[in-house]
Amino acid sequence: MSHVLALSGGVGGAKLAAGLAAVVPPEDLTIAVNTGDDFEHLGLTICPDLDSVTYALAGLNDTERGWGVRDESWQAMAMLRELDAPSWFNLGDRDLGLHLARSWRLRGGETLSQATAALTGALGLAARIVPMSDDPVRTQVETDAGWLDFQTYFVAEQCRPPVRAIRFAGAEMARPSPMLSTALSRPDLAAIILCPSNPWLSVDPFLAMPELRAALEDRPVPLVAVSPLVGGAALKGPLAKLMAELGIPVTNFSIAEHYNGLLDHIVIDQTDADDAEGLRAAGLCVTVAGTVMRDAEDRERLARVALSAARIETG
Ligand code: FO1
Repeated sequence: MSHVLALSGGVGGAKLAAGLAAVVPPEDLTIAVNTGDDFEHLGLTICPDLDSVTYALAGLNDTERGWGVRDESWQAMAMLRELDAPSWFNLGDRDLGLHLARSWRLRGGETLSQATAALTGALGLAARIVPMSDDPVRTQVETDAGWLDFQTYFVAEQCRPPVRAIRFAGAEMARPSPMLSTALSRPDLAAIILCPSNPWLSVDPFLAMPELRAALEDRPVPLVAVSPLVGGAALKGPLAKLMAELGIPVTNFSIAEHYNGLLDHIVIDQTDADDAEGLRAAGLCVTVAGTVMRDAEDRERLARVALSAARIETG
C-alpha cells in the first residue's frame, strides 16, 4: 500500500485514527495530531489530542468519558485538592504518569516529536503518531470575558461562554513537524484524510500554519474529509454550539465551504444522505456511509470507506 497521512484532533479523530491503524500497515501511515489544545498546567506540558490518539491506538482510552485512561484512579487529584492546588483539570494517576514522562523529556531537550515517538514506542505502538508542529500553537477563543485559553474554555468553563472568534497563537510562525513534512513530501503519498474532528477547533490549527496550508493546497493526492456531523448535529463536543454562535448553519455544506476548495471528497453520515446531491453539485465527490464509530468494527469499516474514497484498496 502507498502512504496515508491522517490529520486528527482528539476523541472523534482518534477513533478513525485507530481504525486506520488497524487496516494500514504502520510503515504506510502517519497520523499528525492537533497541538492547539496543548497547555502548561502544574508545571507539566499536557497534549490532550496527542494523548487521546495514543490511548485510542494503545487500547488504553476510556470510551465512556471520551478522554484519559480507562480504569483510572484519582489519588493524585485527591491530594491536589487537599493541598489547595489547581484541580479544575482532571488528571488521572496513570495519565499523570504520561504527562510527567513527556514533560521530563521536553525539559531534557527533546522536541515534542521526539518525546512523542519515545512515549508511543514505549507503549508498544508501531504507528507513527506525530504532533502537527514542534513549535507552540495555542488555540484561544474570544468570549464576553475576553480571550480564553482553550482548556479554560473547554474544561473550566465547560464550553458555556458563547464564542465570537477563534485564534491560534503562534501558528503564523510555526512549522509543520519534521515527520509531518516528510509525510507530505513522500513520493509514495497516496491520500490525506481529515479525521472527523472539529474543523474550527481541531483542523484549523493545522491550516493556520502557512507552510502546511500551502502544502495541502499543492498536494498531488486526494484529500478526503470525514464529516464530524451526524444528522445535522455533533456526536460529542462543542461543534454544533460553536457553529451556531459563529452564525454558521450546522450542515455538511458549511463544513465543505469552510475547507474552501481544499477537499476532493467528503464522507457524510447515512442520516445526512440528502446532503449528497447538493455537495456533488458543489463539485465534491461524496460517499454516504455509517460514520458513527461504536466499536473496533465500526472504526475499521469507516477507515476502509475513507481509504476507498481516496482510491486506496485495503484488501
Ligand atoms: N476534558 C474535560 O472535559 N475535563 C477534564 O477534566 C479533562 C481532563 C483531561 C486530561 C488529560 C487529557 O489528555 C484530556 C483531558 N480532557 C478533559 C479532554 C481535553 O480537554 C481535550 O482538549 C478535549 O478532548 C478536546 O479535544
